Amino acid sequence: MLDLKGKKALVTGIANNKSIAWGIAQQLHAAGAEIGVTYLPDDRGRAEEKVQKLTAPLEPTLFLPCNVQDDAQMDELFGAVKEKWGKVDILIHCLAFAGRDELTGDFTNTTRGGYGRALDISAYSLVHLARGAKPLMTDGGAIVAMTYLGGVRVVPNYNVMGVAKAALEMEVRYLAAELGPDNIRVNAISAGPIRTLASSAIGGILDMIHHVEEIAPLRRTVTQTEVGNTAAFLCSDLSSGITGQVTYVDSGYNIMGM
Ligand code: 0WE
Repeated sequence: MLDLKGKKALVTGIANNKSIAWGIAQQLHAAGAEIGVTYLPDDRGRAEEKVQKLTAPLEPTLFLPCNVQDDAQMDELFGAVKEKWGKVDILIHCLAFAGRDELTGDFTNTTRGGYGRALDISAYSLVHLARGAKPLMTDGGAIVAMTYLGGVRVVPNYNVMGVAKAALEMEVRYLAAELGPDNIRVNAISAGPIRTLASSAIGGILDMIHHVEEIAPLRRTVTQTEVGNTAAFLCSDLSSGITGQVTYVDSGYNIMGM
């Protein structure tokens, strides 16, 4: 049975009710996990209020700001987790960002700054969060990160995000190798395209979704709930022998050659 009772799960990347991280948080909670939520603070406190309202039904026992580009805030985050929880069992990484200019047009136009920012926020952040979580995962643990097919194959316009996801997938393997002896498992979920706040900002996302509906074996896109259920599995003892893997939750799209 899938059972996360007694497990403490820190979930990053919830922005609104369409967020993949929100789908994951709900399924972890449904499986009995205690939830901690991080949000990306803005100067008006709007994001904090929005995420707090959204996640209130899950009764999070931690609610903390997490801007992965702010080292002091990251130190405070893990300090607060240690103080309030004493340990962590589950870490969910659902963070990515590339500038709008980087997600359209020629890949050769990627600037050094845009490249650095995308890789920092989308890929280095997993290393940073894993380093913070490692000493707190005293009973073993599970780390799950989100990735996308564009990190393995060329998807038009995904550009520098594809490079970031390639880095993230390799990080999952290096982290799995390092943390395995401490019974910390590290895996990624490669989701098919889903309509979220982030993806709706991308030109042509609807065409991509229609393409998946025509080509994918299941002839449909996947939902945040389906990603959440796979995350719950990867965080549970049901997957105790699985680490360093990328699990596709994409209606089977990735197996098709034509
Ligand atoms: O990883 C992603 C998107 C993540 C993302 C989204 C945005 C939109 C707003 C990262 N940075 C930004 N920056 C913004 O300013 N996906 C897997 C969704 C996605 O993004 C694409 C896709 C798909 C699918 C971009 C181009 C082509 C396909």
